[in-house]
Amino acid sequence: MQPTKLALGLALALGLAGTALAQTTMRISISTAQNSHQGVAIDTFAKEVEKRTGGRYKVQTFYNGALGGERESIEAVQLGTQELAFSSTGPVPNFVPETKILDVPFLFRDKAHARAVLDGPIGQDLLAKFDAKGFKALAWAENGFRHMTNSKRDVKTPEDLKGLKMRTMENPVHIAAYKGFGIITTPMAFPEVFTALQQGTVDGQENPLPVIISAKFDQVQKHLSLTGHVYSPCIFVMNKGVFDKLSAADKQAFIDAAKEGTKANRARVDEDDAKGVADLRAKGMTVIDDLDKSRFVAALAPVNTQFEKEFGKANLDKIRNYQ
Ligand code: EAX
Repeated sequence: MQPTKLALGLALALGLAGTALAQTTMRISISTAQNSHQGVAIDTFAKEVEKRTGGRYKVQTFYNGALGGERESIEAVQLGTQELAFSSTGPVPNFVPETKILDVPFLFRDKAHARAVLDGPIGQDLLAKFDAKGFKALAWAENGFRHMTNSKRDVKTPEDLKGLKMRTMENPVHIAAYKGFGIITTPMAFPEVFTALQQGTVDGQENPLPVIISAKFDQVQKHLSLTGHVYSPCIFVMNKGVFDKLSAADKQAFIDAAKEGTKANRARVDEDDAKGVADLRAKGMTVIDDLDKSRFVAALAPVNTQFEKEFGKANLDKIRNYQ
């Protein structure tokens, strides 16, 4: 072979090998369906990572708890057996206890308030708490305000909740609060909830409209009450070691991609919230949308005193009064 041809051949071979080596594939998972507010979050993230890194990083997306429930996926990210996850804060306090404060009921007035807190210094300080636990928290996103559903009765007052057996997330703040309502709490991973509702293992559950709709809980639940009892944040988490190995520009690309994911996610939550009640009524659910929220707040007064002791009234007020 002529020297020039050999050189060309070598260059081609090296070039191709170089390309193959330079593409790294990572995985991200959610517990809801692809056609959901979480699906658009990770689909947008994956597209943006690829675009912003010139295709050197590819993110494979997994839906419906295909890689496990939220607790398992966060655990996998911490261990590094999975690079990324998108999860509600349900199981997060078991890993980063400082985030617990966000799960306090009736803490946020509305989505605008919650988003402002999460995007502001309080939310950003909380993201930084993940570093010491083996995570890089890329951005906050959301599930939305949680509402109660059940198969037994219309819930119009807090008294109607007494004795209902409800699935809760594996979250200590939620469990304490729902016990305060007189609910019989049954913590359970999300992938098991549909079957548990269908088989009557539990009477009810609580989730935001985007989750109720995408999980088709209307097929197994008759009564929905717009209690909006707690805001449910979501988060993009990455294994810290994997993040630390990225170049400075790629680190920024991942963070920016997560922010784009959050934008798409919040827009979809707004859309689902706007049409959700009509959708669910059309599917046969009875929706109580005029309950007196102050009675639910009052019912939690004793639990709230406990939370003020645990988290500090000043810290809770800082969030409540955030403008
Ligand atoms: O993140 O477990 C739950 O109820 C969550 O809200 C759900 O998995 C969506």
